[in-house]
Amino acid sequence: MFRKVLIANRGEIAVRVIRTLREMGIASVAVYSDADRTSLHVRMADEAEHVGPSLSTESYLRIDRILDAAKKHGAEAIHPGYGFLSENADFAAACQDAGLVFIGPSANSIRMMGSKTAARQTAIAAGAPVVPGTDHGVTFDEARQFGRTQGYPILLKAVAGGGGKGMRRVDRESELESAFRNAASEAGRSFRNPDIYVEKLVERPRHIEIQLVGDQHGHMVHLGERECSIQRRHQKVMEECPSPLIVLHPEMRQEMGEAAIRAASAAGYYNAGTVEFLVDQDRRYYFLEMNTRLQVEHPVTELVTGLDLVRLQVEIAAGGRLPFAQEDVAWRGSAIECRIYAEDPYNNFLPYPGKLTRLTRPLGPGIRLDGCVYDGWTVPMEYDPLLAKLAVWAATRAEATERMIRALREYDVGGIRTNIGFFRQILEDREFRAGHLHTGFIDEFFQRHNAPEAPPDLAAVAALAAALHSMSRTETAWEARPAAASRAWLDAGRSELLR
Ligand code: MV4
Repeated sequence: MFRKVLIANRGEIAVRVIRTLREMGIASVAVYSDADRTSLHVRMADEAEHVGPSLSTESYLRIDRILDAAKKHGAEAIHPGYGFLSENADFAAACQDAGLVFIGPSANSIRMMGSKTAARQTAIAAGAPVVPGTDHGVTFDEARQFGRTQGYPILLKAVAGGGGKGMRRVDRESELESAFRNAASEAGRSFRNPDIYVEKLVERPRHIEIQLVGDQHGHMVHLGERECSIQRRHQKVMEECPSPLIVLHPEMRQEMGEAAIRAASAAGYYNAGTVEFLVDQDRRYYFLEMNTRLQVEHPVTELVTGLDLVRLQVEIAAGGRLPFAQEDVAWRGSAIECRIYAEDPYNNFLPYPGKLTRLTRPLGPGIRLDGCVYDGWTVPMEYDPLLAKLAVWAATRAEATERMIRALREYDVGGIRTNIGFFRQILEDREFRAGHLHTGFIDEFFQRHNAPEAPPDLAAVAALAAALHSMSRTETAWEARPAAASRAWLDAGRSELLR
């Protein structure tokens, strides 16, 4: 087993990984940027190394600096967390070249799943169902031909995509030309690859994903599903295990689990990974893409299966065998996770970083809190403002819902705005309680509740949108953005921008 591991990440996930390393008797090395000098992951690690200024491209995304830090501190392996370099095949390869173990899949598997069309081809070859679509990038004429043969609505997607960037819904042929141009240009800007492919649009789908874990000796199991349909702007905010749909149709877990294993195995996959599916109104499921990393929402799987996914990742990376078989995996009770953000849900989810002046955490039966904040800490504006993930476990979904409401009432954060109150409203919602979830849930929720007391301040939203222009809030952390955008944020002044 490794004696020392470097964590190439920050925030709650760095803290999460450090905790398991400590339980395993493995020393931890943190890396940090200027903005993170006082952050919790730096305090908690056994050792820490400064890797650059606040801008991610100059610190957490600098492969050379991360590898230098690992060598300097004598780390044998690197845990990439999620976001940043976690799905960067070049980083995985560079670790190996430097004699370090990348705690994740092979560079090849990452590359294969990074192209959404290559992933589709892999899934098809493995016999996993996919939405009708093209298996390669298309020209405008080919897209038009697809629309004519398959019918509208269709969805244009970026080959190098993910996170909804470069994605356009097209309802009729007359809209195709401008949508195609816009999608290609957005994909080019976001991924330096303008290639677009086409799928039939699935209306009001659920997003259900399967957690996989496989070792380097050819053994792979699935750990069941997570229901992640409650999203806004392609960012998950609430996840649960089991899926309320799969509670009603338990045979779906095994079917989707086996399809996920086949698709991942076809890519020579090992370590932890997640296969995303869309599930339509008729309960047909379709392979969407594979995430080749540990995911933000992994705690709900851990609560229901009793496993430690980070421990499994480390053991597998060290060459160990999976310590259990598929028939040993059991799912018990129900878990829900809420992503607690420094943001204002009633003003278009505008980020609200700042200094925490007061902090009381929820405690007691069935509570798990994965956070990175402490009283007096200033939430940096440079990164994704995820403060903590609050997860609860209970015997049933109804009890987990009541427990989450209780935990959110105990949670008291002062000095910044958070989405804690917003979650309480969702948990009281009739449709949520009925388990009627789909990816348009939050939009419909706002319509049902007419929720924003005051209409969003459009001038403020526009100013912030300009400031955050090249900032992305995918799974992960914010991508780097030009220093000018940071200055625009500061110049605008938060008090004016965010009433
Ligand atoms: C879809 C879809 C409907 N039909 N594909 C969104 C992000 C990207 N990874 C794939 N996404 C979707 N692909 C077809 N053919 C709807 C979505 C989608 C979505 C998927 C998962 C979770 C939330 C979503 C929100 C809007 C759209």
